[in-house]
Amino acid sequence: MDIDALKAKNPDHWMKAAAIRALTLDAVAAAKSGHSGMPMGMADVATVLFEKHLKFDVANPTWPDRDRFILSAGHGSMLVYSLLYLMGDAEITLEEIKNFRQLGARTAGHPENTHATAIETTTGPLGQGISNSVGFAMAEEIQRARFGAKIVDHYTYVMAGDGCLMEGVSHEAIGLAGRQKLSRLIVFWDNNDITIDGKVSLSDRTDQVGRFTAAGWDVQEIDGHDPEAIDAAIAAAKKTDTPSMIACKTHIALGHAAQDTSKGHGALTDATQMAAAKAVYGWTTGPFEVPDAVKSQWEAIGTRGAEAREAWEERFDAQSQNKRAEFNRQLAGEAPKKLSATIKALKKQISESAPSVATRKSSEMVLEVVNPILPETVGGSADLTGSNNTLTADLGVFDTDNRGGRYVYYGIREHGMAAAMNGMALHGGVRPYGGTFMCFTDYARPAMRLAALMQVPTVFVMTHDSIGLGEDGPTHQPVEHLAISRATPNTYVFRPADTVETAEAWEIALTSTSTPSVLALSRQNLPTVRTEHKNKNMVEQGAYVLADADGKRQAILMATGSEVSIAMAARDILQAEGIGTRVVSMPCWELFEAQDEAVRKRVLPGGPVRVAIEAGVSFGWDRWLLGERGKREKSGFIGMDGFGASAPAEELYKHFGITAEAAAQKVRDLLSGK
Ligand SMILES: Cc1ncc(C[n+]2csc(CCOP(=O)(O)OP(=O)(O)O)c2C)c(N)n1
Ligand SMILES: [Mg+2]
Repeated sequence: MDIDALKAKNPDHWMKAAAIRALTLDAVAAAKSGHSGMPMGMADVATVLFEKHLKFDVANPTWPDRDRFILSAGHGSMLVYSLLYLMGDAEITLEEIKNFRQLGARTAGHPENTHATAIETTTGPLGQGISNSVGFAMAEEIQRARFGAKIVDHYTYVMAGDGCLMEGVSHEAIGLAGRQKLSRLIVFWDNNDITIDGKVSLSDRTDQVGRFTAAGWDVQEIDGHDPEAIDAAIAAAKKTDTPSMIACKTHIALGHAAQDTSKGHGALTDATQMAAAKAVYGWTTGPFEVPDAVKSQWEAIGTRGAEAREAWEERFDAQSQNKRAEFNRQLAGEAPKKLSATIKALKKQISESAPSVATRKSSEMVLEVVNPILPETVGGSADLTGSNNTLTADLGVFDTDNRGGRYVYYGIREHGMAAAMNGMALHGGVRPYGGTFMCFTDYARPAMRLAALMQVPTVFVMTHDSIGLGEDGPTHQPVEHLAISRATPNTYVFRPADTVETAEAWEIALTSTSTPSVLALSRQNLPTVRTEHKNKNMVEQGAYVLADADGKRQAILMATGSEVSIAMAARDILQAEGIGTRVVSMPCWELFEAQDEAVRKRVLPGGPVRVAIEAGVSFGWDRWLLGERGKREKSGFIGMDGFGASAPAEELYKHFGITAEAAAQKVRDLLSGK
């Protein structure tokens, strides 16, 4: 690599890019940890993108029509931090750069959307960013169809490394983006032939150009250190009617002794080698010092978008009052006022007619009344539309010739779907929900976890939530998935017992602004247990008394979802024997945990024996079986202690002992001290 030739060819560009490289070296050295090589390798691409193309106003990092920049190779976080500091971002200051990776700093090890306004998405788990970006690009298309190109007209730019492209989820994302011709999506591949263990060839020989081409992308191959080539490639990529991948041949840790080696991937902290690299760059200032001339050039780049933003604001202000209000409402994620009344009306009607339906069908009944009044919902399924009951009549299908369509056929891509939904939610203006079988939570899990960490209200519609799905057998029967979902911080796990609870759960999910929801829904029909209409959203309390004891309260039965009606039948048996029994429905543990202790004690008072019934593993139930303050109540669990089996659902419930009689017997045993 002839760095002198690069410098000589375009000294202005060189120094701007060198600022990224030098800041990266300094911050990583100060932290004694981090990843120096990626930002040093991609500094030229970043500089040209920000200087010549990215529509971005550093003073208004949330301006709705900005281009989105996503660093999928999140380990290269110093790239985005350097860029933001250099441009004069109000949050990523020099102090923050100096505190890279320290407690409380915005400059976390990997970029986190909740740490700085200008960070679009949290990356680090490789493959997520590129998969989020597909959702960003879809949301942009949908929003444009809704509000017009005068208001919505931006691009999504992604930087992905070899790791992102090796991760399976990228394949799901690339396939979906190609099929949907997401022409506003432009991915730069940091083609440096290096990962942590060594050369990419240790583990891969994929022809990435062929792969993207086969998926329907436009592909260009360039020298990732040649500013003119980078500029020309971006200009060309913007004009295609397909998504674009620009393969950028780069040198990891450019100019450092570790260049082109896997050592260059990590923290380059050796002082002598750092000094040598800076000398190669012609960088003569001290640590964290950027020459004024370079800094002011970068600041000018930061304000480059101001004019475009002002012009956009004028165009926006010229829209009708209604259109502006609706745009702002959808962007803010505020549910329309009508939602609450609509849910109440449905609840009332259901409590009166008391149908016996699967909660997946209940969910569809809710969506049928909700989708028409929430134009921001975008539904979808990973090839299980008819099973997940996610499609309603008025949505229309999102497609190349119908960008206003609100239903996405994601294909068999649970992980890609979940990541894309997160991207949509982060883009804003749309509220995504998508379905698959509860068992395939596993396939979507990395993105579900990130939804929680990123505080986005993505809704995961997970049907076929237990052995109650029957004949498909243990491969499809979730037993541990409720526990895994509940173990995830900042996640609402709803397991509604009937249509009324399903409606209440949806209302919470659709008004949430910072917590994702998992809706665990049954395949099999369930009776309506909420036959007495209440305006109040009972699921909001997390757990509540569905039926109280008649006479002295001796037992409390706790259950969720399909087992609530079993608990009610067990109560009938016990009451007939004179054993006063309360039934507590617990559709959302997280919301119950958030109640005051007094509320929890009112619902689950100490004293009576406690039996929990859930067609899953007992993991986690101790929290409710033990009682407040860990005082052990006499308690038992009726559920699964291993995998299910393939048989009709009713037989399975008997076989695994999840029956009203078994629950009643457990209570009798506990009361008699057995
Ligand atoms: C899902 C996931 N697996 C593993 C890692 C750990 N990891 C971080 S970077 C990296 C190598 C990435 O290689 P590449 O994308 O080529 O980055 P480069 O070395 O070129 O900077 C690995 C394995 C991770 N962050 N995410
Ligand atoms: Mg690499």
